[in-house]
Amino acid sequence: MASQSMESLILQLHDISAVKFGNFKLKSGIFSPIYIDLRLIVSYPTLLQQISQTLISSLPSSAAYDIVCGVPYTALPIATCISTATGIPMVMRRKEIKDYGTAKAIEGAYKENQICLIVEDLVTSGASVLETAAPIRATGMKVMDAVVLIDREQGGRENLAENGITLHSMVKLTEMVRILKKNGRVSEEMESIVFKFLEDNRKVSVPSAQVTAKPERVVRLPYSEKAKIAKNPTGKKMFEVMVQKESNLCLAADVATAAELLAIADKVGPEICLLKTHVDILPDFTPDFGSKLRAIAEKHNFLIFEDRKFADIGNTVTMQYEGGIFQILDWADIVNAHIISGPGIVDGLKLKGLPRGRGLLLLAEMSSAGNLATGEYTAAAVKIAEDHSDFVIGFISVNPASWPNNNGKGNNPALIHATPGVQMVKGGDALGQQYNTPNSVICDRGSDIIIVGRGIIKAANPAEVAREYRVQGWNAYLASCK
Ligand code: S5P
Repeated sequence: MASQSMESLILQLHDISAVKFGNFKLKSGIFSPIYIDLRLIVSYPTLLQQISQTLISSLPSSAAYDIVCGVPYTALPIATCISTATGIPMVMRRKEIKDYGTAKAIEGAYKENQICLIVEDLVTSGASVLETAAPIRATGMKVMDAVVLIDREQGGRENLAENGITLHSMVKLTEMVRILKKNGRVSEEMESIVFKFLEDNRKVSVPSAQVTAKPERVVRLPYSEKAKIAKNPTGKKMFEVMVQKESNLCLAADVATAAELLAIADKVGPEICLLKTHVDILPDFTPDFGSKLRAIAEKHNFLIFEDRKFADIGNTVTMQYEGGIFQILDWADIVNAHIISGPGIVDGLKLKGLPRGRGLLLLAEMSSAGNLATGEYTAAAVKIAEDHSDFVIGFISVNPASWPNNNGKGNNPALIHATPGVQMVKGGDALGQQYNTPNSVICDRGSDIIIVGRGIIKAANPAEVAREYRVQGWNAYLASCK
């Protein structure tokens, strides 16, 4: 039951229109019957103080901490109030860091092993708390608990728990709506509309395909051993680079222009083993794009993978691979192909690629909901790969640990598994993409490389977030070798 003081806080939030009911278009494009804007509370100092006090008193005594940090920007003033009221020091996370490696992500005085409490206004999936926890943990501090004003109950608690963070909330969203209804601020009809909306969105945030039983943990051959048995020079080099850079991170550089792509490749380059492109989305593509990207790849020691997804008959793909304005063969170490047209596609690509030492990944599975690359289709990809092991270096796969062993052919350790659909929290986008965490992709699903796109390129500081993905991916790999 909500205490009287909490009930009064919720009514005050409604009074200042920090919580509104109606029909609001959210950033994601969907319409919501409830809108919460807690940025407004900075204009009401008494309310801000009361909220901060209530937040602290909602923490159990087990939640010990030496330092507080608010998720920028809305929770910064809340964290400041908590700090001044309790005398517990605060650190600040910078959202924008201009020069990778020089500016500090966390401002303030702190020591290794100090425990930092994260303060947030509203938690949905937990992604923003994780974005703040990552650079704090990178300093050597520990993050065990997060406290939030409102929990939208859309998977945040579970996602944070998976990352070792216990979420404490002042109030859950459904509880808040009930209090407003009880006090005559919301009609019964609006209450049920909001509950239905929350229920529907709960289903969106954790797709059912992702809550299947956990497969068994896979014990793998180390990348250094795989490098020794890989037949194709690019496949071998891929594993070697992974070992040299302690990285199994591939950046899906799906940015708007070639100029942006070259810039992000240079910034994120130190963290990645592979950079994946879709050159046909770049409006400013010029013939020298390939040589410019290769220079950056050499500087930072990563390979280049053009995600061309060839799908035609052998003769046509030879021309698509070598010709046109993109001349992919000239600059991409790796390309990929669907096997829908049969093994002739591999023969065609091999004709051009093998003499240049290039490698091919076959799409054996896909990450999008309802895709047809399953069962016998996946098994056919495995067979084609075995028949062309001089040129096929591995697969785009999603759950190779679940493939039938098939006398070792199902999981030939010389072949690479690269998995798209990776973010820090499980979930999906509005168009069918499905995400798993780095740990689950490497440890549970038996993949070798995590492919991350929007999780990095949409972050305020891609290089910093890429580092966190690299560390998580690499730690998961080390754990899976044991
Ligand atoms: O099944 C697939 C295969 C690929 S290559 N699912 C995918 O998402 N991809 C690619 O991985 C996709 O084209 C995109 O470039 C990247 C995923 O990007 P994200 O932004 O969803 O991480």
